[in-house]
Amino acid sequence: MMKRWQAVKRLLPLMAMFALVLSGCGREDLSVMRPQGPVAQGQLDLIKLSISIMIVVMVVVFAIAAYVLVKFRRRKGNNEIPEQVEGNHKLEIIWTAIPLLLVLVLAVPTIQKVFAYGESDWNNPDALKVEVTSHQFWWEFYYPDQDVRTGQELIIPVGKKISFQLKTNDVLHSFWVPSLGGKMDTNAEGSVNYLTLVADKADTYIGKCAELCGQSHGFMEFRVKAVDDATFDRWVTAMKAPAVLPADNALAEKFKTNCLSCHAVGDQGGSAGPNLTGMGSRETVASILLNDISGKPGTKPVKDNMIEWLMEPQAVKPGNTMPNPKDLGFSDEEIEQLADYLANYKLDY
Ligand code: HEC
Ligand SMILES: [Cu+2]
Repeated sequence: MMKRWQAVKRLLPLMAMFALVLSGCGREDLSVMRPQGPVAQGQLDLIKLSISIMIVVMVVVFAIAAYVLVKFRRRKGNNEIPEQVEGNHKLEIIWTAIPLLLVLVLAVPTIQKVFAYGESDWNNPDALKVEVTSHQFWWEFYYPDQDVRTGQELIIPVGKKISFQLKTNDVLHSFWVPSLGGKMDTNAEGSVNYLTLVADKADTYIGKCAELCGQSHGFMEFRVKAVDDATFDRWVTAMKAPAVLPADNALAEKFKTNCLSCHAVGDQGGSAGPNLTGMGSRETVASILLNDISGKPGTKPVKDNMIEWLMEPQAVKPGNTMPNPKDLGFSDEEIEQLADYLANYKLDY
């Protein structure tokens, strides 16, 4: 008795450490246990069904095993070989039929949901189309019907079917918004995937790349903002408004030549980097530096995050493809002015 207690005492710190380490995995906003739409709800229902069946099987099997172990254990002085039983039709039928039945109970809703969620809504006139293109290490979203392009942040109307067309610009990535359901690989042209999601509630959900894709894979996040229809329409209009450029003319020219070769603001620029329209109202800079407009702990003013990014993009997201602005000929002072301009470039919607 004493010995056993000592063993437990020795194991306790190890257990405590495991609990501590594992609790680090629990980011509530990245949990499938908090469904916020019908797809995620259906998937959680499947998880619950399979876990319940497994628990029942486990309890019954362990109970029978424990009963047999105790009841038929070898007793003192009992040296005879017990009766040897070979074949028992009744038992064999029972232990074949029960698992078969359980597998059927699991299979019917699973297959039904797999086919329902695999259905593409790309040609459904009631669905909103979004083309998703993954890049090392950022997400591009293009709304073909609205002709609007965003990076890192996806704005969707609540309650509407969003039909995603998913592809990659480089390596394999995987599109995953745990609260809304998923995940779906982004493949190269030729094997494009489709996925439909619906958000039930206006809120911001976190999305993540779920396919190890390189050095900064862990920082490859995006935000999904579900808003009401009127807000969505206002957002589309605001995104299409003429570009706002830095007030200082010389800086504006430099910005156009060196930054708008990859980025867009309003109706100007390219799409080799995320669209920068309305950076000042975004929840993040480069998807991983959290801005204080969300009001959450651990966030910083947009301008601080912007300076951190522009001073050394490789320090924030190692391996990303944005050149260091200093190598493009921007001085520290100009970088601060750019940060100020971008932090104050807000979208009214
Ligand atoms: C060669 C193309 C290229 C050039 C030139 C470039 N960038 Fe970028 N930029 C990128 C890419 C790619 C990313 C996304 C990095 C990531 O998250 O992996 C990015 C990210 C950003 C972000 C964060 C965007 C977001 O959605 O959070 C800002 C801000 C930014 N760049 C500003 C600038 C400025 C200012 C300049 C000019 C000094 C510039 N960039 C020049 C490619 C470029
Ligand atoms: Cu990725």
